[in-house]
Amino acid sequence: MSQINELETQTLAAIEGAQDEAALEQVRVASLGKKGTITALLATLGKMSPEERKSAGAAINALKDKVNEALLARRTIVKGAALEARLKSESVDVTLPVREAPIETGRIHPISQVMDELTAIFADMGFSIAEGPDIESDDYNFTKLNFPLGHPAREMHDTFFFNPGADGERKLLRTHTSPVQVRTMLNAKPPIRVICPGRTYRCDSDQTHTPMFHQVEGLVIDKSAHMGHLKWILEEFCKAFFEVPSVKMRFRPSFFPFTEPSMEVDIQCRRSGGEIRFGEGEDWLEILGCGMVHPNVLRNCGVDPDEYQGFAWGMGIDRIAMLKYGMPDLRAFFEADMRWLSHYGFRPLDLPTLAGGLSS
Ligand code: 2NM
Repeated sequence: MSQINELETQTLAAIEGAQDEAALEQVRVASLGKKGTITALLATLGKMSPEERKSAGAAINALKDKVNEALLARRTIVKGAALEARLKSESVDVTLPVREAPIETGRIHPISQVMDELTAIFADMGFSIAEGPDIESDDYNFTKLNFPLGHPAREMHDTFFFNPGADGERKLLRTHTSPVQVRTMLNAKPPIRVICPGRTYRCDSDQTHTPMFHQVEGLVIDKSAHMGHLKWILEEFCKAFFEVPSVKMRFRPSFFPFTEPSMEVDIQCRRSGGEIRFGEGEDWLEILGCGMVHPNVLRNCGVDPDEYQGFAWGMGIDRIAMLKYGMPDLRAFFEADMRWLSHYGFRPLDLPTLAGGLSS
């Protein structure tokens, strides 16, 4: 009898001590399982005399019932506690501020924004957009564009050259996007109206130059494309891009190997207290170079200069972006500084439109 009492005390204490369902299950198996202590006790009944068995059997069964009851009661308690703890850990404080989604915090880089704006403006005038590789051949970057071997204009470009390949050819990082126009002329039949925006590279780094910069060049080839068309296109572009009703432009004679005649273009502006306004004032600001495509270039690119003529221009995207959005330091463009980007960047859902940019 004392053995039964002892087992009862031990088992009930173990049940009370179980902190979770798994521990409780262990206690159940240890007492009522196949090899459990109470099960073992029941097995001793077979060897007892009938009288002994009567009293011991009743006592052991009473113990079994008691233990089962205690297990059930304890299970309800630990289950409740587990649920309570889970609810506490999974609770949401609905009074906390909502974290901003990436669509709210993300910013479009001003260069991407300006590229989208200018492609929209030229697309509206009927231009296609053409792109090409950043790594180019000497032939497409220089020779076909009427920069003869040993010509000083090649030196003006401060070219990044790669080591020669197995075939002895020396590739380079394109110094302008003109090789894209070469590819376009070689692959398409005139009339041609394309703009070529993209990255360009020159070994030059100071206050106003970064070794990688962005250009957009344009090309029109047709039977009678002339300088009047060129001036109109550039004027319409400047009005749309700088969002002014009129702008005065000044064409100065210049030199580029791939155009003849060649011009540099200034636009009228007013400079006051570190600010620039376009479409007014008496100051001039250089923004692009242009000219009539040289007959040698046309011939090199499979276009018959006796049948076709055309014009081309090129301008720096980084520079016009700085002018339009008042960003004073060029080098900040490529430093990936989140503070700069959140100040000068554009919200992704403010889609650029023809009249977009400043006014949207
Ligand atoms: C400029 C200035 C003037 C130009 C010329 C060509 C091509 F391929 F047709 F010959 N593409 N771009 C050009 C002409 C570029 O950038 C200041």
